[in-house]
Amino acid sequence: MVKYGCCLSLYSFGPRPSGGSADIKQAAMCFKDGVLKLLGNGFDYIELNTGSIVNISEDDYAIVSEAIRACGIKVPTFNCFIPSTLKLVGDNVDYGEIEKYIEKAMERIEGVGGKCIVFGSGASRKVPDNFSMEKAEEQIIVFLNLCEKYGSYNGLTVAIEPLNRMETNMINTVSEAFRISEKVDLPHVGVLADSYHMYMENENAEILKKVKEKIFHIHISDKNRSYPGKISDGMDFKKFFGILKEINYDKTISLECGFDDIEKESLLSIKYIKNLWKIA
Ligand code: LER
Ligand code: MN
Repeated sequence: MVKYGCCLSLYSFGPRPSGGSADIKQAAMCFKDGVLKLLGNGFDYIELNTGSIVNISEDDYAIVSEAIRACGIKVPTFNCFIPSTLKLVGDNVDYGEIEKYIEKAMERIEGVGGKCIVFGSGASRKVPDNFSMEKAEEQIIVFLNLCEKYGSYNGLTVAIEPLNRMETNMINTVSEAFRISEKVDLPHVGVLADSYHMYMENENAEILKKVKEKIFHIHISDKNRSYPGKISDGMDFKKFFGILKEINYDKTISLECGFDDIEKESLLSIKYIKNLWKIA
């Protein structure tokens, strides 16, 4: 059965640290209270950004892990895999650093019950001007093979996320992500479809039928990152869900939206989505 989640950061429910170091205990407490409310509102899980648990010390990781455990959940999906400073394409690619980062990130993600990591990371895979697109694709393939190596070891999959052309200049469509996933043909590497990026790229939801075997995870939000149910002149979610049902999609669907009041609006949205899924 499909499961519904909500993309969060550690600071979705409390003050963001300004500049200096965060009070991680305070952040973990707000986070735990917020997550419990979302679970009470009908979400099955939460999705975190990878930096939330990788760019922190071992002690802070222990505090965050404990907050997650205290919610009685695991965090199955993580997004924003690679930080913008770690380049995957171009003339300044350091595979030693990339491998070290993948190893650490996957170990920590696995430690909180992770199953699937979203490889969007538009800045890391942005091809520099005058750099060969073919060479960039070869570099991405080396990266995906490293993901396979550590993914098979940690029991984690990596979903290539197409991002619209405002965010990056390679892999902008589901069709393109699928082509690369087929080319590498690695069991732990698949594709994510994000309704927002599909909308921005005018990509027809029919593509989901063609790539169904490789879809590992779904992100949803409407035009301008509005939450589903907020506006009426954006995505055709009935069609989107109708196709997901037709292909018997039964994995995870995470809301990835902008909220003014996350508790109230995510509740409106999850009700809207569950109802639409029923009737789609
Ligand atoms: C990440 O999942 C994503 O969709 C990006 O647009 C965020 O920058
Ligand atoms: Mn996304």
